Amino acid sequence: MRTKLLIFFLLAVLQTATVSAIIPNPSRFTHCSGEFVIDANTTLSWDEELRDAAIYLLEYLPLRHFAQTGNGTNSIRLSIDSSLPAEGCALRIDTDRITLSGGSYGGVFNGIQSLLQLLPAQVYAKSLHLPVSVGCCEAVDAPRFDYRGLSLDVARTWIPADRVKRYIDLLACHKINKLHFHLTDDEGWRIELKSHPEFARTGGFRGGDSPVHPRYAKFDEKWGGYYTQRELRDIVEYARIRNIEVIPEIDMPGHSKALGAIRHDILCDFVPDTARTNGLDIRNVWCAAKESNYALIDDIIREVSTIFTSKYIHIGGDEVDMSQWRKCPDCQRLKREKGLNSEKQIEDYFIARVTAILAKYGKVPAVWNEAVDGGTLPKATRVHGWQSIKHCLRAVEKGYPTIVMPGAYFYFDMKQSANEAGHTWAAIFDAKKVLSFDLDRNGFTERHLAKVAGLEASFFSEIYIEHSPEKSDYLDYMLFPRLCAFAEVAWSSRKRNWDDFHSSLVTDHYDRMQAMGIAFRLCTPNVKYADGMLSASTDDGAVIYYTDERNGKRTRYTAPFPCDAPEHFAFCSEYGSAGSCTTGSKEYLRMLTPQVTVTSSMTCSAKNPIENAATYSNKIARTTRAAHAGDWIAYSFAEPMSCRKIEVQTGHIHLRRCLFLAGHVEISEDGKTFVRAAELHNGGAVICPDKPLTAIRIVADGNSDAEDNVVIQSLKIK
Ligand code: TNX
Repeated sequence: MRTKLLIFFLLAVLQTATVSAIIPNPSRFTHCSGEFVIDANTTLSWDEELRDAAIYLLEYLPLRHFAQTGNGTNSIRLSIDSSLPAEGCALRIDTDRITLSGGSYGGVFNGIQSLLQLLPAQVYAKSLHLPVSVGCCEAVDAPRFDYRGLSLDVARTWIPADRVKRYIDLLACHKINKLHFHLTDDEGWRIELKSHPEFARTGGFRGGDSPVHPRYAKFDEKWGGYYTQRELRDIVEYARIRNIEVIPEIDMPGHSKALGAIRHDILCDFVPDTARTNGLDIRNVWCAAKESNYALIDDIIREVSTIFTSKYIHIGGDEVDMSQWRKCPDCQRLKREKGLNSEKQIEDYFIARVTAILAKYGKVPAVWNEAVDGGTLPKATRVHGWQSIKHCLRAVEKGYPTIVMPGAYFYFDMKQSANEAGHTWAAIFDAKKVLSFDLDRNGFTERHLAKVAGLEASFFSEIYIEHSPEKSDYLDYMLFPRLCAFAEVAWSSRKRNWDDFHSSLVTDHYDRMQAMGIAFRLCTPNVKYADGMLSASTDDGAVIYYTDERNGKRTRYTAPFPCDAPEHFAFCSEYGSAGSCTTGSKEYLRMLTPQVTVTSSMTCSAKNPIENAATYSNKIARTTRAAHAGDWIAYSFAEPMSCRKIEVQTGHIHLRRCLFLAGHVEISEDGKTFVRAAELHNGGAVICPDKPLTAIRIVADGNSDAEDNVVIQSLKIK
């Protein structure tokens, strides 16, 4: 009787693990008959060098019995099998045991990730209760590339250590094994140096009394942070346990304004033109001629090499403003003395000097693709090709080991659809495009592929700061599920089909991401208006909501409804912690383009003339100086204009920069008398006029931000 009861009880509490699609998909996966039950008596054992991996597994799987050796029944065994590729793994689930072997620690770690994905999703919430059954199977697997990375920009927007660790965990779950840590840039210095403590203490914060000016959002406060060396070592170790190598980046010789604001002596010796910038020195390039600079770089590299275990240090080399070297008498003298033909060759000289410093500390440089345009750098230099696939091919053809990371596929700071936040310079794309990435179809032959060290996704964080970076939501939204698709393409070269991937995403991975607490992005709902009925649908089972903008009322959508003003209804979908962007029908999204003339108290450059701001396109006008209180921008319509909403914005289209920091908007019905209609917030405002308008004027109530121009955009009229 007791046995019967026990069996009944066991059956009742047994959670059945569905054999689910693993992301990234293993190269060989076979279902076998039967299942293995992991219960309170299951014993975990491991080879000595796998201790950290075993402890990691125990965070997720609450086992209580351990053995040093053993391969008995009801066991899980982790072992090294040197006949497998280094990061390869063989996972076998039999009815009486699980054996998991890998070619190295990393291989076993990858196998652990496959095993976790075969368990119910709550394993990721660390709330799995035993017993749990898992279907018998065999997965034999190895990655295509040794380098499967994410680059994270913590310079533009500060991300504290505990949140970096969270992303390390999320990368690990997707078998991504490199974190390229973008630690310095024009807007911040995030790494503590014992030899120069002021770099981080001052350069880690911008705004307020900091010499580092706020460039994007949070203009009114001193904001930021930095990692202590202890925190960085902890991150490196945390990542190592999760099979992730952390590669630090100190971006030089350009992108160094934050450091230049603290140490003016690193910059070139010419008098900066601060008249156009409300006093700000916008030099951001290390002077290549000063010997003292190489001594300072030696200090930096010496310390950075002791913190990070990676053989590589990324030293930047992107977007160097060569005009600063052109204006610098010392750099010009250097050019003559060393027989350099161009400013580009000054960059080669600079990077060669830094490479020699790295060598002194046993490190090898990684650089952005511009740095190898000249092709003179040592061939061990690892190149990150970011501008386009062509730039990656060029680096490969010059013989450099190359990390392929074209912005148009892998820059997850790009918008995912037209009406969302993000950059657009490379492309607008979602996970589907990431999954379609195929080196073979982009001109990479076998010979080229031999030089491809791997793939990297990236997130640059200029726009992040506008989205409450104190929470992870925006970063999660930009990374997932694009990063899941990236994990696939970096893992194997199999031919893929979006529908299959999407279905395993929706049926299995949504719940895993949910359990991991990720605020991932859902597909945009499809909204239609026809025959007086407004309807919406999604293909991922998420719940749809709609809001009537006239009263702010939010309602759960269940069925098409009759409606005579579809232009007021905004839709979005939700699935636990995940959400879609806000969208609507054609009518809701429709923009008006009434004929308008734009004028300003400031003159605009010939390259970006004021007429651009009247085109209702992404063309911008750019003034030739910063703004002061009283400066204005006026939009006059050819005819009185009726609309429901006008979005007024100064500054870059996708980035709050080059804007009126304080100001207001005035509107006029007759073009003569103006009334104050709104205050600017982050350089913009929304007005909902109840009468036809003839003109709109934006007036600055103070200086613009510390840039040498103001960007004027077209109005957005709905
Ligand atoms: C280009 S990636 C940059 C970054 C920006 C990024 C924005 C690279 C080498 N340079 O400085 O943050 O675009 O997408």
